[in-house]
Amino acid sequence: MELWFSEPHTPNVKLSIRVDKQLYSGQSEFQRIDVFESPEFGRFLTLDGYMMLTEKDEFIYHEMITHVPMAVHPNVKKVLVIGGGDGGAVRELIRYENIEHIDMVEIDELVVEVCKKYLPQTACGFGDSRVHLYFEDGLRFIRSKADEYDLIIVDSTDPFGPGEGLFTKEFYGNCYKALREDGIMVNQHESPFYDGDATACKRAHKRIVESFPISRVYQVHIPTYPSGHWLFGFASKKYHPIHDLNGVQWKLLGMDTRYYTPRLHEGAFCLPAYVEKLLRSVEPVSENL
Ligand code: AG3
Repeated sequence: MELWFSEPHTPNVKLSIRVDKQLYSGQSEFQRIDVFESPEFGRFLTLDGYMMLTEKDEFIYHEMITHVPMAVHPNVKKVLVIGGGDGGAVRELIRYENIEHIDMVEIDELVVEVCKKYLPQTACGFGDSRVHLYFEDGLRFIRSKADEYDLIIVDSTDPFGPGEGLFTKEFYGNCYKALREDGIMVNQHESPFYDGDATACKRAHKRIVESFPISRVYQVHIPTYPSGHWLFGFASKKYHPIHDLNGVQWKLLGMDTRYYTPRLHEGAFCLPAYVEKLLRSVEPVSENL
């Protein structure tokens, strides 16, 4: 008997992964949670049937959502992770000794429990004494914060279901307020390729551009996400993602990474022409110079 997991990427395209067995299936107050074991990608986590991570390619996402801002901001002490219940972003952050405090706000406690049990590869850093977990809605959590964080990482699901609020103008405005005067916000920014995803991507960029003085987008290759071409947003009050990159300093940390390098960091901000065009269509004219 053959077992396959499939995620529709458009009404006409789907990605299927052969599965050896299903390790977990459950329904939380917020979403359906599944963990599978597969010969090609190892274990993988899906929420409401959408691929969140696989053991084989999660390093790409988690290295790029953390090391890009960490190599730019010279002195990150306090970080907020919104979402990220699988622990991948936290795992990368705790590698930095200079970080003193990490708050993680995940709406769904069951995601963390399930990942601790079935995905120890990502959920391995929650025991670090600097990490503080809050199980509540990130949108609500951030409303009361001001001038507190050096870095906010928005490690969300797609802009529908429980993650929808994390793509709103109100949320980005509150992130701006929660950041210190030289703070950076990085967010998972969807894919530019298929029409539905591109619309979400464009809408998110428009709202971020309206909320932050510096807003750039960078790209990664994630084989198990729709089209394999994925974007992250870099929004900042002061630091520019390339001009303020301190690659020499970052290299001195001696961190062993499998995807991120300061050279790739610069390249990741060079976007294909059609993506530049998509993003520019929602930027004010002065940003286009
Ligand atoms: N965050 C979800 C990215 C969106 C994937 N979309 C999809 N498969 N349709 C991943 C969380 C990793 N920490």
